[in-house]
Amino acid sequence: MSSEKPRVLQFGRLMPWLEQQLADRYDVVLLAQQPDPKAYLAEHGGEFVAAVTSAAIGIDNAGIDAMPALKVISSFGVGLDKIDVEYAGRRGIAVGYTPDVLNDCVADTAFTLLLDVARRASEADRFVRRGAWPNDKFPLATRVSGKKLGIVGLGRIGRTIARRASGFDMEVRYHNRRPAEGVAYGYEASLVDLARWADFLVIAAAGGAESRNLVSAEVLDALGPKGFLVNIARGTVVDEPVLVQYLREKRIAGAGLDVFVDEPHVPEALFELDNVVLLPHVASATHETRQAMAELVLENLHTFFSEGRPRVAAMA
Ligand code: 8YV
Repeated sequence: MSSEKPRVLQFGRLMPWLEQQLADRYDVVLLAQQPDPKAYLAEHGGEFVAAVTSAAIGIDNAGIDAMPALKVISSFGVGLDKIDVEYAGRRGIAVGYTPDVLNDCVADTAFTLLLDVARRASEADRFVRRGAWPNDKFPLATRVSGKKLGIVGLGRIGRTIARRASGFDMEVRYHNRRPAEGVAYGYEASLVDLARWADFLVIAAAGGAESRNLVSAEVLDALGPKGFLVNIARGTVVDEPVLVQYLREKRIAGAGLDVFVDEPHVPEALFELDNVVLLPHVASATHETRQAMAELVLENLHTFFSEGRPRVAAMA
């Protein structure tokens, strides 16, 4: 590395600790702080060799085009649905990201949602807080232990969810485009068949064009009025208006959702429903995991500048 600090363009705000570390090591410009970010990018994009972003914000191809000297993108998060890795690759830009370090917390959140919606925990909490207990009996919930868990997308996070399931004596099957190697769980080539079999359907598939609206009316019909849906992946994987309708009409039993199509906007029709648990996209949001993600963002940049490639690079 030359004595001059590499110039880094930061897209969107990051954790204060990470922003501080970046500012200590690099010559960082925060795009969001520019009076006209679009105009800034058009005028100054060519000055930056590196970009830092997050899975939530990403960088679109126009942004990549506006940065002709760009060599590396370091993204905070595992999701790559807002970065076109193939396009970046063709331009000779490496993409670092933060898989694996968040598997445990995301899987824990899948179970938080699954247990909450099945056992009606949030609903029961509301019942107690509004003073209903002395006058009313809280309705029965649905047992989780020993039930059937269908996982859509048996990648790193899906496998971690599957391991959690063994603690609840659940039988696990999964749907992927292809059977996963080295796993003993049952494979369902058809998502509809998996939904028909499952008591709980958990979505752990990557977002993006290929998985858009994968969970359709047909899949929800197969899950049926006793089945629960959990989504810790991306809102786009589910046909959201159809899901809202099915929850309203109790055509599925309930849902636990951490992700939505148009975050931070959640369909308001869901607010009045007791059969859905809503989280503000927090599956990886623990001190420990976010710190590990931040460290990997830094390490990916550092190894790019010292060794020519991010330590954990996305493949197109
Ligand atoms: C974060 C995520 O909320 O890693 C991902 O893809 O969706 C979450 O861990 C996100 O990275 C924050 O931008």
